[in-house]
Amino acid sequence: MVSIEDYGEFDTEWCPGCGNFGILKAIKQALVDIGRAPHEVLIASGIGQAAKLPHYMNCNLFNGLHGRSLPPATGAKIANHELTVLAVTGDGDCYGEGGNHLIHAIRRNPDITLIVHDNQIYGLTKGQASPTTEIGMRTKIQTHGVFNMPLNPLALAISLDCSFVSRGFAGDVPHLTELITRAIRHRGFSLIDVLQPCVSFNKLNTFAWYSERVYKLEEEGYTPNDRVKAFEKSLEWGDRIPLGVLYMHEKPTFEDHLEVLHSGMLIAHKPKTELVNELIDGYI
Ligand SMILES: Cc1ncc(C[n+]2csc(CCOP(=O)(O)OP(=O)(O)O)c2C)c(N)n1
Ligand code: SF4
Ligand SMILES: [Mg+2]
Repeated sequence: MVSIEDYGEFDTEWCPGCGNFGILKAIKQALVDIGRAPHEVLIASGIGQAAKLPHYMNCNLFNGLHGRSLPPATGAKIANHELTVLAVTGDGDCYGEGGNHLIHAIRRNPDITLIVHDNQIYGLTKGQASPTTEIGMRTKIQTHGVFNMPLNPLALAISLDCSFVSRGFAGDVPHLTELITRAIRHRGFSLIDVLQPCVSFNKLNTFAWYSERVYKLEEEGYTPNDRVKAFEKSLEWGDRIPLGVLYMHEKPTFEDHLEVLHSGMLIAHKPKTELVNELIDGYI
């Protein structure tokens, strides 16, 4: 029986009151709820405050380059498709530096869960605008206010027919836990964009600001099976911000297409050295 204690408690480098704590708690609880032990879990991350998360729990981890959590997550899933694989990133890491990887990971549809701590700011580097920062917000760099159109990650994912598209809130841990549980259980690529207040550098999108606006789709009888309706929902922002699953459907995963995996986990296959040698000999 797995317990939350198995995932450990660690000192963090995060500011007191940061939304990241709620996400860490929700991830641990979701893994416990689905009965996954630390050795059965891998978290891949890049660079940023969000990307430090796998250092703060017991599990396998790969902490790579900025924007590059999805390639190792996909590779690990192919090597051992029995692992529960999560990619944990920030809005800058995933939607900025890693934007191209996001697009192509969605197209491939590996069975991994992507959790984006969307604080609408570059937290680690002390408060520059990220791809999701609101127009008009002033920062130390954008002194006259941000003028670039923010990226809408949910609309982007739906336009690519992503198999699970959702939004959570770091201020509602039970709801976020349930969302993470559903995303991990879903077979295919799942995106959870998490509204995550950065108490030090984003003075606009605070816990209070989000709390006044968020509502739960499931409480409004919304069903997440219509792509066009989901796209409409993804555009809702401002006075009302929807939380929950916007779009969900099953389709073959990247692993399903790889015949080599049908005979078991890749890591259990014996390497055929004679074939490799033959290939090398061809270049000599
Ligand atoms: C290629 C590259 N560019 C820029 C940086 C500097 N850098 C490190 S973290 C970061 C921003 C992280 O923001 P985000 O992903 O939103 O994470 P947060 O800290 O807000 O959780 C930047 C620009 C880097 N490390 N590597
Ligand atoms: S800078 Fe912001 S995102 Fe980073 S730990 Fe502090 S409050 Fe959290
Ligand atoms: Mg950020």
